[in-house]
Amino acid sequence: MRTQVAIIGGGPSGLLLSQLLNRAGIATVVLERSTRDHVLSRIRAGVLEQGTVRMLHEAGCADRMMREGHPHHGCYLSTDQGRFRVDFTEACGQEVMVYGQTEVTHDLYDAQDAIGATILHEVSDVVLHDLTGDHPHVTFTHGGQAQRLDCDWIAGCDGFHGVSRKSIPEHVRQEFERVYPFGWLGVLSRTKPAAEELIYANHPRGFALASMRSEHLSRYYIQVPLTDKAEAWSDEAFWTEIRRRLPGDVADSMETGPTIEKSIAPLRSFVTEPMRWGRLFLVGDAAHIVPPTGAKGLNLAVSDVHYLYEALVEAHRSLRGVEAYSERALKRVWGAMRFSWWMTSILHRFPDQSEFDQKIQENELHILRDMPSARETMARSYVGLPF
Ligand code: RFL
Ligand code: PHB
Repeated sequence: MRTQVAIIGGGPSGLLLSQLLNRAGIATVVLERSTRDHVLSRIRAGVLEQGTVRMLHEAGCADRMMREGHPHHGCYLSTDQGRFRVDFTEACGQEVMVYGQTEVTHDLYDAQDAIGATILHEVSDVVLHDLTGDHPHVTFTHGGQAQRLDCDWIAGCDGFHGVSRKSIPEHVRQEFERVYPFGWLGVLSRTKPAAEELIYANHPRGFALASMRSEHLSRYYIQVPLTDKAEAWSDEAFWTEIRRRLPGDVADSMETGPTIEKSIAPLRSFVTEPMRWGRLFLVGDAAHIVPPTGAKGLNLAVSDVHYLYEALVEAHRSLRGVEAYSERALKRVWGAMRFSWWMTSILHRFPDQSEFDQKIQENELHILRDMPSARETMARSYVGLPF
């Protein structure tokens, strides 16, 4: 088999890259480890930046998002002393779109089907070869058969646990990491959202987030110790706990009900450098992980796709974009890394938090509440740094 760009991983990064390249007349083959149903069952991101919305338009798959997504012009930050709103439109003239990653992935699969793109599911034993030579190729097993895919370029869109990052030799790869001493217990429920906009809560019992997918579907998270097990949290215990952490008026009036999904995700900041090795590019979670507090993971994957798409379209004329990919992508990655780390550090209770740390944290929130310039800085990062 031969193609121009072999794409490892059929999550949002891989599918969006494939869709954009195909529309530009560049052939791709996507190799995905799981079934389509499995990819679509993962409930993850909920907040799309303006740049992500723009890229979905460019890929020709924004119609349903524009019909069913919800533009949000601000969000709330809450402490045990009350809550305040950060108005994105007032602070920086932009907004975000609340539309789930599951729906984005669904729309991308539909768009790929419509143009007859090649996506192979349930592939295994993926190995990348000759990345710095003239004959890059991928070997893998599909339908019980050993296969070989020859290509010009390989896009590693296979997430944090994929094979692509590990294909860059260890002496070349530099990794930067912070692991946080807590996780998020996330719940999806068919209930009316607690408020019209997202609420990020800093509470003595730990962080909480009230988010949503639609008028009838809510997404909630609470900070929990990493030793907790999702199965050990009954629905009742979850609702009791989140009510304690959200503002009183919201807690009193919020609708609760059976949960559809419940899982615990650890929080981590991680960057690998460089993001290109010869003819291999790392894209999205394969190259970096952010804690979800800043709502940046999916959006960062999309900005990587943007830089790589531009570089590959240009590659038949000039390799300048290809050579600059890692540097351009990493500049934006570190911007989102800083923001996600900062949001995490001002909103969570850390096990070793001293009274001094506590005062500093409270002050960070007071500055945001009282200073328009601080809200502007936060809003500009939240709606997304330009790309
Ligand atoms: P993905 O989605 O992990 O997809 C990678 C795909 O590669 C496949 N794969 C392989 N395929 C072939 N061979 C192999 N050896 C393979 N190994 C893996 C996998 O099966 C998978 O299908 O990475 P991608 O495409 O880079 O997308 C990244 C995003 O999924 C991720 O950054 C976001 O979900 C992060 N995230 C959020 N991002 C936001 O922008 N806004 C948010 O509000 C937000 N909330 C979240 C989040 C992530 C969360 N969790 C659970 C980690 C909330 C949570 C709770
Ligand atoms: C979500 O709705 O899943 C969500 C929203 C905002 C975040 C993280 C997750 O910061």
